[in-house]
Amino acid sequence: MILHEIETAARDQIESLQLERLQQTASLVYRSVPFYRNHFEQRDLHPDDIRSLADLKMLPLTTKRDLRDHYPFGLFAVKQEEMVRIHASSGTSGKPTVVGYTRNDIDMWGSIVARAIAMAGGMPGSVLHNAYGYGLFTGGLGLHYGSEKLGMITVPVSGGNMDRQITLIEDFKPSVICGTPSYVLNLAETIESQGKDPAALSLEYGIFGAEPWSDKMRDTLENKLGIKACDIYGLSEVIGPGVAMECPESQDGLHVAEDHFLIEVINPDTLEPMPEGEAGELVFTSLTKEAFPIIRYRTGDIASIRHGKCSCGRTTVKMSRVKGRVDDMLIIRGVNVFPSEMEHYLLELEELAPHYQLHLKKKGPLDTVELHVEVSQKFFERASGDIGHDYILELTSKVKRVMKNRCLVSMDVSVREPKEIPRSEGKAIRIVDLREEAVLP
Ligand code: DLL
Repeated sequence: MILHEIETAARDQIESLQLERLQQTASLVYRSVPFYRNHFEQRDLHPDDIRSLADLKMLPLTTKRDLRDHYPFGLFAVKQEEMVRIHASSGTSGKPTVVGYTRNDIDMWGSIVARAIAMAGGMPGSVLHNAYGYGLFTGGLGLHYGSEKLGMITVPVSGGNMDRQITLIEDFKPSVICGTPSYVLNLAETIESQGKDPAALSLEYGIFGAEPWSDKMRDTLENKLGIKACDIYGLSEVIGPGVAMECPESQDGLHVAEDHFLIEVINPDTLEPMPEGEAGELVFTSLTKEAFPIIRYRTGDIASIRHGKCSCGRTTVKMSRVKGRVDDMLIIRGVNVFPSEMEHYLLELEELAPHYQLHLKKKGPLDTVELHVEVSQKFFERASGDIGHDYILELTSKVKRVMKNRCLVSMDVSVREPKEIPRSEGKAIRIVDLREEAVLP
């Protein structure tokens, strides 16, 4: 295992490095980004007033809205000729959010991702199959540069074309596979449908992220592919993948790259800090970025943080796995629930395949949720290729019961035949909002 010095440093050492870098970032944004300079001036502050990490809280939070209001380049801190790359996140509505990188940023990001891949089991000289999408999305190129920096033989396959993915895995014999968990599940099932055993392939480690996934989904992927699967977190506004990475030793929370990012957890309603160990919205400040430094960015992601020494030897703060986004939380008859929590319990039912969707509908003035689940191929075949009426009724009430007992929500359930729920081509679509359509005349 390769451990970088900072990953095992004492807390005061980590914090003094963070403070030094925070002061540099504060000076940079004050000098170069009018949006942030205004924040200082409106509060009668100067970057020299940041004397401790806690002083950061004197500055306001930055939101996705702020990024959209300054579309495309309004929050960049360097001249265009100093930049070498742009990424953007598609967003579900309105303009995308655009982020930029200098050559140093690309280099630094590559080192962060290299560290993350090494943490998960990647080794120089072995092969990494990168099935994250290449393009404006940060997943493909983010993992790519990190993998090369680590000295791995990088296969830039991107998403799509399952048959080609399978041939390349069979022929190039990668030890590491990267992709969204839902897409890699789709890949594993396609291999099975060809009568082959995905666990017999060369793969040993999986680096999965870009969407919430449950521990049960981890079990499914690990068993199907015969790998150790770890969670990678990141977002384009902060840099891309690599902001935090789970170690295979504990598989219990993700180590934040604290020498590059400062993490806070706030209550999304009151904006007050959450006590250690309690879930809230993650907020990040970049400490080493040049082109697109970001101060106190509200991610919308729900998780908690925990300090202490991990069984892998690292001392960097760990964030829990992301439960979901603030805006993906469903309130069903007064109960708050995230799709990833439902996933955990659904995957305990062997009659079901690990695919599901939540359809939001309108019934009169009320919002309703219908959970779509898919019967597994094995059970479908056992019912002689035709799911009888009784069987469906039985399974439907079983799923309803599980949701009621484990997630404490009552909801409509619709059991679908194998392959009826659309398969992931990247980030899985778990919530389908049909409410707009419902109110059309
Ligand atoms: O998804 C960056 C990334 C690429 C991370 C590849 C990991 C692997 P965006 O497209 O900007 O960037 O989307 C960021 O995705 O705010 C979370 O809501 C979600 N997300 C990312 N990683 C995880 C994860 C990339 N490990 C948004 N668990 C974030 C849960 C995740 N959600």
